[in-house]
Amino acid sequence: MKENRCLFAAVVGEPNAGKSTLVNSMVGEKISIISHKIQTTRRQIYGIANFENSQIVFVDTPGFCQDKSPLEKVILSNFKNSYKHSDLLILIIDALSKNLSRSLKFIKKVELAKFPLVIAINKVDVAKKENILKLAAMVSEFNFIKKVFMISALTDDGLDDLRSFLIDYAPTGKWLFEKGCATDMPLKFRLSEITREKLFNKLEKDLPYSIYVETELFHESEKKARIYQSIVVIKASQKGIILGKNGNMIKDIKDKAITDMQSLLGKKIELKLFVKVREKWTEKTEHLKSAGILN
Ligand SMILES: Nc1nc2c(ncn2[C@@H]2O[C@H](COP(=O)(O)OP(=O)(O)OP(=O)(O)O)[C@@H](O)[C@H]2O)c(=O)[nH]1
Ligand SMILES: [Mg+2]
Repeated sequence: MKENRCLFAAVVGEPNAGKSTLVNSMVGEKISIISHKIQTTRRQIYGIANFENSQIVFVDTPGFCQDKSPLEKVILSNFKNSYKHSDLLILIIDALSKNLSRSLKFIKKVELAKFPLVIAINKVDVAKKENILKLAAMVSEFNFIKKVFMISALTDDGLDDLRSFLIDYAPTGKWLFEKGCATDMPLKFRLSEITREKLFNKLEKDLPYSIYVETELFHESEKKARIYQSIVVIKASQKGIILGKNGNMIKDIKDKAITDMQSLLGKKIELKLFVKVREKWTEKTEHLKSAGILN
């Protein structure tokens, strides 16, 4: 009988590079929320995939960010804590991006820390070949990098190679999560994230960064789940934007969230959304905890 193996692989990189998309594709289930806006992921999230005798725990992380605002400070600290205990780092580079400066800085830091690293150049389904090759040439200058993959997290291109590498790389060890367990996220937080994703994708400009969602009530019976959530904003003026004209915006968000919640729980959903104002929540520990951003 083959011995069990277990690997913690942290997925790191620029905001919007496709880290969460990769984790979801590898797990084969929507674990981490995705948007076309930067800084969607705010804390580490485990996506767990089992391949025969190997358990790969993908650690989704917030993208590299600055530390100008109070929220960014917390997200940056979450990022720094998220990859420290991993066996391997997977640095995602967006093949559409022309600026590699933050990724290069990170590679140099990782080299000094002697951390094992592989690179995945992502979005090869849409990037120009010459840009992909240019990026590959730039990173191949670093001899310590174990391997460079060309992937599309969206279309699954190149994911078989990456998966095989991870399975081979995984050290012998006990599985830390039961079979069938796809994430460590508490269900209430996962439900909050579903609604936050809909808000991120619908709202414009800076509004998504002023919001968190908290699941206040979750009650389920065999056929139905009742979920009450608060959408928390910083200023009273933001409330009206979320409600929208004749309540159309919040209705659309609610409908979209219900669809995802239904497929997650496999039962009928009764969802109530309340919009609340909590001034300066990004600066208050208790609210950052309610938001699931702080432990
Ligand atoms: N065409 C294409 N788009 C992709 C691919 N991977 C991700 N995307 C898109 O890129 C955007 C960002 O994806 P995310 O997975 O949210 O990126 P992220 O790195 O987790 O972003 P943050 O959490 O904000 O740091 C979304 O619009 C995805 O649909 C890919 O391989 N090809
Ligand atoms: Mg993300």
